[in-house]
Amino acid sequence: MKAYKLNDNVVKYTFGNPINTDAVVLSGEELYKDNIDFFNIKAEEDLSFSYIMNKTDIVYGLGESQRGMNKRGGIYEAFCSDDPMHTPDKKSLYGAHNFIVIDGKDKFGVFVDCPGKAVFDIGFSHKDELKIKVEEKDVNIYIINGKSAKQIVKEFLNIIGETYAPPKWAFGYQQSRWSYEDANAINKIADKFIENKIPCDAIYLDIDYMESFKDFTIDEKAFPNFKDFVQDIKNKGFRLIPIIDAGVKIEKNYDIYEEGVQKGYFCTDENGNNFIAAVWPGRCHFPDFLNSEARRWFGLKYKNLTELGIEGFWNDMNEPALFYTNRGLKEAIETAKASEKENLDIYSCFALKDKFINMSNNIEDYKSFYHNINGKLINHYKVHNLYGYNMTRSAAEGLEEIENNKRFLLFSRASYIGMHRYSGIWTGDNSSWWEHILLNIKMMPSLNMCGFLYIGADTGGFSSNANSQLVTRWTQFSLFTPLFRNHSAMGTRFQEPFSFDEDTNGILKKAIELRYALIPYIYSEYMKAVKNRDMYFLPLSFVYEDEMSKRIENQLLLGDSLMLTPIYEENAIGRYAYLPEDMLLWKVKEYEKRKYSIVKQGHHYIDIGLDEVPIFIRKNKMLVLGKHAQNVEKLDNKELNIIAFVEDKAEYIYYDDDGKTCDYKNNRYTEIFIQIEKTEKDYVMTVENRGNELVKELNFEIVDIDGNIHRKKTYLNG
Ligand code: MIG
Repeated sequence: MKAYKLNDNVVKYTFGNPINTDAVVLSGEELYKDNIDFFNIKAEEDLSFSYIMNKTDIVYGLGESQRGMNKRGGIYEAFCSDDPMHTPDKKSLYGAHNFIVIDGKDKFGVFVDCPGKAVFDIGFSHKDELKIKVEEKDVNIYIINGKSAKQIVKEFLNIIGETYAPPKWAFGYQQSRWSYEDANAINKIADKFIENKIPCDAIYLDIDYMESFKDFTIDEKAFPNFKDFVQDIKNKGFRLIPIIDAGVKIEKNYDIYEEGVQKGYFCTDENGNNFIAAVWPGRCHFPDFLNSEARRWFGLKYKNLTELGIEGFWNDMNEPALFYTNRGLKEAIETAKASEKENLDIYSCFALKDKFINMSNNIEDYKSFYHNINGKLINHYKVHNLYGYNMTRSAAEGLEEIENNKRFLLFSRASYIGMHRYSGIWTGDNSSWWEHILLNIKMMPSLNMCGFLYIGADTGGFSSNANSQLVTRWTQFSLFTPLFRNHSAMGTRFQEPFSFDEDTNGILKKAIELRYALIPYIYSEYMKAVKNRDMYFLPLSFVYEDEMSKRIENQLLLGDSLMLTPIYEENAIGRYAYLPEDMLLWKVKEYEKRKYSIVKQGHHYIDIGLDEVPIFIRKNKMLVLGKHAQNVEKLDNKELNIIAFVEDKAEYIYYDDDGKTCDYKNNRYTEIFIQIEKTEKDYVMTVENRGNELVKELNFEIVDIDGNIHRKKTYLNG
């Protein structure tokens, strides 16, 4: 083992000869001391790291995974998996996010940079033992020190590089469904949003738009004159976001297939033949995204669609999901044939069923194909977790080459740490279950800890049927998530805002309008988090140091000013909330009508009607609120409302930029610094404009500690 010091707080320990995953962007100088103080390390069949936790130690992290924000009590496997049943016992979901923070007697972070399988047993096998196991002994382990969990996360975000920022329109509401089968169906959806005056920025194209599920093709029958269609929809105010799948259909004269074969850009089997597995289109080859040439080749294919006016994509099935291989199919059929004349008992009957179930995403298949990494053949199983990451990197790098400096919307299903520099993620095939709203809430800060900021779940749930109340409550949470998309599976009940009754339509419309009015704050907080390597959603314990705050997992802090207390239970018309300090509560029915109340530090039952969104503004903090419009580009935020809860002094930096280019990376953005200070009888505001030419008026609504509202106005830009 060798140790390298990256900076004062981070040491990298290298075991064997690991593959470079490009997760971490810093390198460091070699150290003499090379033992990891915290762990008992064993190299047997696999490499394991164990640590004894104190009773009250908390373990944060693991991004997209099951269970709580505190991961203690669970066992988790980092192995990107297409498993659509997100039950609490599932060890893996679509992403592999191997970063944890131990917050207890010792405080430290661990990033296990391992592209193969890693197991995190966090007090499952033994309640006090944390044990990390990696099968591949070639691995980098990063140990991150810091004074608090929050600081450790920040150190980590520092070494993995700046997170992706989508265009500003991607902060609007987005409507999706698998089964919008043709141009007509999409037009109807667009028209409904317009008719109902519900703001919306994007409509999704699921696999229905492709010709026999072939990447970068368009079904001309269902979508004639695609280029004009894209423009027509844009004229109506929406962008279309097509899906791209990982598998490439084997079909003569299909150019992507032909080129991939000819250039040797597909993954191969042990004999050097292109690996075959079936997905949507039937049998496919799989682009070798770990090969830099193949990556560039595939990434530039996105041009086929950008040329038609497309400005955003979602990459799916890139764990990669495998429906079956010839091997698996043959085995299943043979077992079935042999079973035909048997008298199957419970065991043999289940074994037969399992043969078919295990045809998909089978480990044996993952072990049977290879990547070409810099001329070396590497077994897929060893680098499994890098596949989706590199598919999406391929897209991002391609898009950058296609249109340099333009921000595209891009997110992926499978991911690995490091992919956050290229795109966002959505959390995959959840269900229309109340439990999944809570899972969504808890997952958000964990994902932020791993670098992913542009994130969101399928609002309303993907599988199974949603009722109006579930979609309402879920929307009332999702309106705070950077990716705010309602998506559902083919065959399930429709769940667009107007698919239910009038009442629900009205409530959802108001909730979506609130989202648009919040965009000045949401965008400002998002972009500051990008630039400052901060989180957007935080657990209460990252800001408040009291013991109770450590236990709260069903409330979140959003940026600098807000606390959220979402409802995630059926028929609830309120909930318990814990306030670590006095806060201002605004229950939003319609954002134009504002009434506030002060809620004191402590535990409370808060009534929250089905048509209300609770927003808590923290003490000595402020919220920037604009107005809604039919879509983000129509927002007119000349006048902004500043809602502040001020005991003595509050400060805020309001960030904005062009929302279209990557110029913010070269410090081309604007800020308005706002300070509100209480004097003996009044409030004094200081406003310092650092380049913002759009905002003309700030309307202050300052609520004092007794609940009195002080209204004031400040003019900017003449
Ligand atoms: O096997 O494209 O997670 O969002 O609608 C299902 C169809 C394939 C899975 C994605 C989902 C998408 C669906 N896809």
